[in-house]
Amino acid sequence: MADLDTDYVESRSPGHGRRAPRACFDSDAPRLELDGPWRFRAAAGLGDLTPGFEAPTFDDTHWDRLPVPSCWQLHGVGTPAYTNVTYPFPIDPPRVPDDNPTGEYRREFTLPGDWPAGRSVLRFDGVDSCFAVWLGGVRLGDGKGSRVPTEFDVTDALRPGRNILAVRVHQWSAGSYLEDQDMWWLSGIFRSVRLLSRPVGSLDDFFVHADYDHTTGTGTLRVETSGAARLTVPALGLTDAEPAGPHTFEDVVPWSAEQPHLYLGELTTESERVHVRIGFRTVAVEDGLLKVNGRPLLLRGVNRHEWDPETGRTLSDATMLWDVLLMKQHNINAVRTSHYPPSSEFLALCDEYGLWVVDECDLETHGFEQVDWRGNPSADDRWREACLDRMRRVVERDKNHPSVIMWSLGNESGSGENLAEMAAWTRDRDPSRPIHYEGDRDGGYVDVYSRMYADHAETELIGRGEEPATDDPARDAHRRQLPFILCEYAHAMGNGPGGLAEYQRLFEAYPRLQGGFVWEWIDHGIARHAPDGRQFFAYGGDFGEPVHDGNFVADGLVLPDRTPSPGLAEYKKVVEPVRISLDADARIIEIRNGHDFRDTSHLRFRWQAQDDGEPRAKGTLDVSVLAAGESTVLPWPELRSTGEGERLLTVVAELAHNEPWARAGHEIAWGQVLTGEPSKAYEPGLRATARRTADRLELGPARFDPATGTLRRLGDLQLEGPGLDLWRAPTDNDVLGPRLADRWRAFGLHRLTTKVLAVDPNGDGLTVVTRVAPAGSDSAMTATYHWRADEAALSLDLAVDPVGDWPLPVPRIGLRLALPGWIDTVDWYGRGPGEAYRDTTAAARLGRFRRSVDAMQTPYVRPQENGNRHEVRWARLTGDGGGLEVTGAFDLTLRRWTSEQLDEARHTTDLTPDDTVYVNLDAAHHGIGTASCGPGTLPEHTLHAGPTTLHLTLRTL
Ligand code: IPT
Repeated sequence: MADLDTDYVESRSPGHGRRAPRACFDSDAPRLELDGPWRFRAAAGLGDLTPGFEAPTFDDTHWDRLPVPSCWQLHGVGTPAYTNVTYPFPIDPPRVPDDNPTGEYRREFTLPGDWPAGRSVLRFDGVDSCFAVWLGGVRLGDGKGSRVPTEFDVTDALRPGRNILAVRVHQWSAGSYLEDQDMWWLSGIFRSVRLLSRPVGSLDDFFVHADYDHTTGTGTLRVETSGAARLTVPALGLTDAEPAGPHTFEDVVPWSAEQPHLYLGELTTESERVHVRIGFRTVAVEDGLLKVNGRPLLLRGVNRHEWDPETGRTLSDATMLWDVLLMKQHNINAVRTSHYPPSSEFLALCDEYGLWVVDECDLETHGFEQVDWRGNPSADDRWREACLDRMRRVVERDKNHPSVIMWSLGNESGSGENLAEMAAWTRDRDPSRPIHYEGDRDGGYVDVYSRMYADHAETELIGRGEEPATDDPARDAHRRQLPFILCEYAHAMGNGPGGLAEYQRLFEAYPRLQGGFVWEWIDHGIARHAPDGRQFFAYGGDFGEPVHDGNFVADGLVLPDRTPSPGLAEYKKVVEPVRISLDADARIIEIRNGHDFRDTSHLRFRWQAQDDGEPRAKGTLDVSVLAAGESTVLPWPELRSTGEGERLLTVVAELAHNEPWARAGHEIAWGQVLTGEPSKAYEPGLRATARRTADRLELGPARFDPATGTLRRLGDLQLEGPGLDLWRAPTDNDVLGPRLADRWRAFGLHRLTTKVLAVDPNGDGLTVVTRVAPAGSDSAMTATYHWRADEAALSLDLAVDPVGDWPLPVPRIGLRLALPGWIDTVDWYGRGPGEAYRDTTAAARLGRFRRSVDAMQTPYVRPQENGNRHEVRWARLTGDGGGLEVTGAFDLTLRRWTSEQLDEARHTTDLTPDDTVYVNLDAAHHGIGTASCGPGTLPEHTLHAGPTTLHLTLRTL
């Protein structure tokens, strides 16, 4: 009889026929990996199912194939859809649309002849969003909870030899109401499927309790097992011991994210050896602080979604390792697994390489906010079991990972009794880990006060314990005793985030502020190709979704292909665990070890002295080993400076030896200081007189347009401009939040016109006055250009003065000029090597750098202002035809398209070089901020329209 019962789809029940949740572990018991190509048929909905597809005799040879694991929308079946908060279907729980894409999967496998007697378990690590399973035509059950495992006991259905597994997966189900995370809606069997032999006498489950007493250095080990077993941990001297102990060990090496020491062992039964990895650590909230092993933590974290631009939420082991290595290499020490438990393999890597993990339940009901939380499952008893079930499955699966230091109930699910019950169950099951949920603002059932996107000022108040009172004094008093973390902050969408350094200063100043998790690790762009074959990354709306949230899905510190964005470089510098401060007046170097646990014996310190960016002397510093929290002061080394130019001292801390996550020499931290006066730029000496004829206006090596006073040629170099430029292609932080970019456009900053008021050649050079203003407004900027020259060089004094009202910040104040397209390289002395704006400068050090024009661009998923190099002293823009040298003090961008083209582009492939290089030489920029979700640009980084000057010298090369 065809099994077409689909009632489970719209049932709130988490599933039927499943085994109780338990730990995920490796053992020597046989297993059969069922990943690979499966037969697949895409059905439009529940009315389009294949009767009898589960029968072993069913002929599927005409069906397509689909890899397992995978997300079917990334294999041409249906299309991805992105919404942040909004459910992409009517809110009518537990019902879902009739249009419910359903995948019918089949695969055959052969049970090995030596498969042991005992039980067999079929394990699904992740199926989105709901499924039913048959083995040999026998229905095993059904399940929901996309990112938590589901197991079925298949002992009775399993046959010797050939077996047929059939799975029906539905895109939408009642479970979808609990999975409204800010990410692509993707479906399918997206994590591995395995058949596990559970031989007679094997272990079903175990729970490792490995506590560390920091006052005595004693480790206490207790392993609860579901049945009789023996425990062997050679490095602890345990051989075939009773797992329950408790076993105490003097002087164990504790586990921390900084030094992730694992003791490898085995639990053995008569039929199985189970691998265990033990990390001794004790997590506690004590004296209002979150502590591990007696020390308060400073979380330098990121929110990590699982993402790959080709395979979506199906990640290879190599990709997970890549994430961990990149994080470790960038001084990141913590991950919040937003907003669901990741693959178990990822947590195993966190145990091994060392990252603190806040493990979050697969629960988000954010879309109910849009109906004033009416019917929110968190507060509805009928959803109680579904909520609790998810929590149990995370805790049971992940309880043996030392990296997991907190459980999180979920994200953005409002409030309600079900959350409180999830917390209560968790506390009872695992009292060793604090509980997190940002939605519990009063700390009624959680152990830390957690917020998202609180601005700097409020964060500081919280740091002082002076956050605004609510109307419940008792709850206020309770909350004020809790440690504070920002579970999300510094929204890394597009260019930015700005303001990171200012947050970190607060975290380091107030003990209650224990750091946070940048939103977020990776841009979830989907790799696609333009008609010309170039790759770009798609975002919301690119698949014709009727409801979508555009590029809000691209807000990570790494681009979709995991290229670190400038935001990651900035974060690495801002959170560096060693602070190197150089004092030019006192001529001292102060080094502070900001690790929570680790001393500095793994580091070596190097210094380098530069004159105008040219290395002059270098050496190593003899720094005594500093314990965590200790500092030392050293005298300056002998700099051997020539005394010429701008003198710099740079000190770096780098790995002295290879670590599992980086090689010796990998840089951890640095400090830099100017040790002398800035150098004097070249100034034209002789004052050439400007000469004007009917069709010519000349000054030294320069030729200007006689009518407009625009520079057209310098020596042999053709150019256009420079002219006043106030515009930038709005960043995501300009566009969203308070919508500054809309104000800019309303004011007309993107359509300024220029009126020439004077072109005045004189004995002292050439003076050109222009008035730059938008149509329909009497606000303007007067730009006055004073040009002077000798036979070799041209100098410019620009004065910009606002006229009328300028009631808004301006994007930039500076000059834009156009150079021939053969210019392909830039050398500069200034901050670099990466992009920097006034509130994202921490990672940019002074030095000499070289990049191609193309490498000066940051290919943000949605094109926007990028690539600025900050505080440049000189730049040489060169190519086969010669080049141009610019000297002064300016910010520099170069690109092969205009800001207007950048502004119009929706994807990187919309930008095509023409035969011009556009150069911006700026006196100032408006900061970047993080207004796309969070505070905007801080007052000190706001660019107000005001009198501005810029002095430059131009020479051809
Ligand atoms: C917050 C969400 O928790 C997170 O998933 C993500 O959507 C982030 O915003 C923005 O990218 S919720 C928001 C209402 C603060």
